[in-house]
Amino acid sequence: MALLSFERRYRVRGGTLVGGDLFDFWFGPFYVGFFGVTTIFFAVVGTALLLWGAALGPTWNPWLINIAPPPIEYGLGFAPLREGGIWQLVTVCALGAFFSWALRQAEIARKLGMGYHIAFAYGVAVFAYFTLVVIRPVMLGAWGHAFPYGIFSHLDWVSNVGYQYLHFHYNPAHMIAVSFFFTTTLALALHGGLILSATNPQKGETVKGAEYEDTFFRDHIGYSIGALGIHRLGLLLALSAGFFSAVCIIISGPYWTKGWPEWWGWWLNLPIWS
Ligand code: UQ2
Repeated sequence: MALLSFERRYRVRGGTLVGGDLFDFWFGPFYVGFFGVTTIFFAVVGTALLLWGAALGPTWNPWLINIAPPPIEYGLGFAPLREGGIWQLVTVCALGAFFSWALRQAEIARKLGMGYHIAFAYGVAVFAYFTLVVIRPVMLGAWGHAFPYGIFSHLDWVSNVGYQYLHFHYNPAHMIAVSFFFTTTLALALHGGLILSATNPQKGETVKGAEYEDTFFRDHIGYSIGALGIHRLGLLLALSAGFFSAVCIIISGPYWTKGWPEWWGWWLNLPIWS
């Protein structure tokens, strides 16, 4: 169906999660909805707070602006605005905007009668952020364990926390996460290469279909995962990368406080070596 006539058919009321008909309309190409309004609200307030924090700070150099969480001494309490309180409010706004965005994806999927896969996938990325700024700091007893908002400052945080565990690459969940990230890029490169090679041919050549795609990989490795399968695999690989990233930072501190190389003692201490 042509896009314009399709849009006229699907742009109808209904399927909203909250607010009934109140925000059930479009602004140009964008669906608004209750959660479109809350997303804009949190994003604008959060950005304004970041700008305010920058104005209080020592620099406007975009690389060096730093909005830090409260010092550890404040524990899980509220901190004065200039001592991490701005970071706390920015975090509330960020989570408000991210949750709103996910619920807006869910509402649009409902209106179209589609699955919730996109909202779920986005939700895993939000979950990874949530573990860093809420779950792990709460488990460690202080908001000061969260990461600061700033380009260089968050890199310094990652470096410092990594060295706190001597060598973060020995973290088993980190290993699994990295493996999933790399496998995701391999799968997407294979998929992008296969689709372009079949459907964007040289001048004079014809567009090839699924038989060609399947046959290429059957000739090559004796197996084709199939057109639906590659997308299932891609989603699984990408979600696993985000999930194990969250696991690898949650276990660092709450469940393991020594260097990660030492964790592998269980392997060195297996009785089979003696
Ligand atoms: C495939 C297929 C696609 C694809 C790709 C494959 C026709 C259009 C890329 C090949 C992928 C395989 C065999 C899985 C590789 C496994 C990992 C872990 C990277 O068969 O079906 O659909 O895009």
